[in-house]
Amino acid sequence: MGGNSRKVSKEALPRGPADPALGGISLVFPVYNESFIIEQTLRNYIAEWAGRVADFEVIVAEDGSVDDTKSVLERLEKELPIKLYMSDERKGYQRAVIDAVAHATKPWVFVVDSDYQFAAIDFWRLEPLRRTHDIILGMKAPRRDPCYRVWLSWGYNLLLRWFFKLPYRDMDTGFRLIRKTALDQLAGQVRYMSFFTAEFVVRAHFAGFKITEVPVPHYQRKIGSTTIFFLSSLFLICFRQFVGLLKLRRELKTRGLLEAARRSPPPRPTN
Ligand SMILES: Nc1nc2c(ncn2[C@@H]2O[C@H](COP(=O)(O)OP(=O)(O)O)[C@@H](O)[C@H]2O)c(=O)[nH]1
Ligand SMILES: [Mg+2]
Repeated sequence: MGGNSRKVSKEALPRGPADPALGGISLVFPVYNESFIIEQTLRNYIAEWAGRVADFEVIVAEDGSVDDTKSVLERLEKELPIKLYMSDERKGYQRAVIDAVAHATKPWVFVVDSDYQFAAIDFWRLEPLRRTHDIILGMKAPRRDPCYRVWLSWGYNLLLRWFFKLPYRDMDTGFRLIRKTALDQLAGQVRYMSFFTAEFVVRAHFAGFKITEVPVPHYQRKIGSTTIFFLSSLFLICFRQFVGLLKLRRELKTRGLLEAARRSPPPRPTN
């Protein structure tokens, strides 16, 4: 697991239990216009975790949906153990994740896209690495999205690796298990890139948090389409991400972090 492998391990996967000594976990779902899949997502994750994760909470952060999502969630709230936060105005992915993780109360936070492009069972590929790492990224292997998304994501990750001299391959994944102290320290600083995770990973790397990637299966969206990457907005999205990248690099340079990392790897923070 982890290490250099880029293929999903074929070994039979022990399904927990999660090590209680490592602390409880907040499961966080950002949700926008997912009325056709959100029920399946929530039921599958909660069924997988119940009895296997001793201490967990489920945070559902919805905003701005214009389909049936809000009424589906209101119905599910009466039946499932979820903490539901809804607001009328769409926040956009970055703000939605920052606000959602601020509600988390457990020492670990698992932030997952709510469209079920990642299966609940694959959480167990990440969980044991809590012993040795602060941030465990589920690397999509391979990514099951339209070709243009696969190429863009490949280029984006390549630029991130070049710009910041990083070893990671899938910094914008929607499946990541993060130590809460890292989020408390850094989530509020994420501002330049729209999709939260990549910028968070860069900042966490330079703050000295231990990060690893684990290959996980990725599945096509079964219903609906991307809520973000419409072909009509692609040029603007790419432009914004590129400008964000330059701004982040300028900030880290000004703070002397890039130069310091070149001389010696960032120290691990004590917490
Ligand atoms: N709360 C909230 N969630 C969002 C917003 N935009 C996207 N999401 C959710 O973020 C996740 C990723 O979005 P998705 O369209 O699947 O992105 P893709 O997989 O990269 O194409 C999904 O679970 C969406 O429901 C937003 O503005 N607010
Ligand atoms: Mg998706």
